Amino acid sequence: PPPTASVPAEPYAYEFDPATTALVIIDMQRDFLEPEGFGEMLGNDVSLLAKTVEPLQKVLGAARDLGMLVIHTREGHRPDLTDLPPSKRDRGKGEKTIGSPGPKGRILVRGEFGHDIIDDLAPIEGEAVLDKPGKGAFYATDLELLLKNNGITHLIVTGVTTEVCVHTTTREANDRGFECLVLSDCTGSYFPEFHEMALKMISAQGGIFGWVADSEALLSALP
Ligand code: TIU
Repeated sequence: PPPTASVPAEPYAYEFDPATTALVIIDMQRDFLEPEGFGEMLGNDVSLLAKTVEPLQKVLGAARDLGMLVIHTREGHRPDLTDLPPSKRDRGKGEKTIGSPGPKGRILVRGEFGHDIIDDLAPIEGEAVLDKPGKGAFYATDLELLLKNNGITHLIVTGVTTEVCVHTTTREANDRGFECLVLSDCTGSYFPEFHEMALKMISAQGGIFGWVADSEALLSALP
């Protein structure tokens, strides 16, 4: 039998084999975690996401030690914005929008400083960095191909924000047959109450989209 880890989780233990499991880190970009990016443009207090970084660093270190597939995603658009739906560009009716110049470069545009992943979680050689135009990581990307080609059946899902890109991606993954564990302290929201409810929505109804546990439960269960 393959080496499995059993993580105490909601609604019951999550069992996985590191060889068939990928760590997915969603949108840990400067534009969401630091001032003057997309998150702040939307009216949010970006400091609320900072507490996800330290536990996520530990999980990323453990995944690297185990040789797990690691996938980083970034939400953003081509410099010419041809992949940006007008609906997304104009939503919020703000003074600034996606593509507007800011201190960290053009907001949510690929290649700009603010669009890239924070230094504390910088990808290393061999890790996939996947650019996505939408909230879900499967939409208009080659994520499913990459997972299937690597024999991945299970996902450990982390990143920001819990009720937006993490939720959308977990729902997309669940519909494609992937078994998802979402880490409660490695995900974060600008709205603490949305974070709590989003996690409950995942594990309710017998695990309708997946499982929820904290990073300590995962790390203690690793082989
Ligand atoms: N606004 C918000 O909560 N999130 C996003 O726009 N994108 C992600 O969640 N990455």
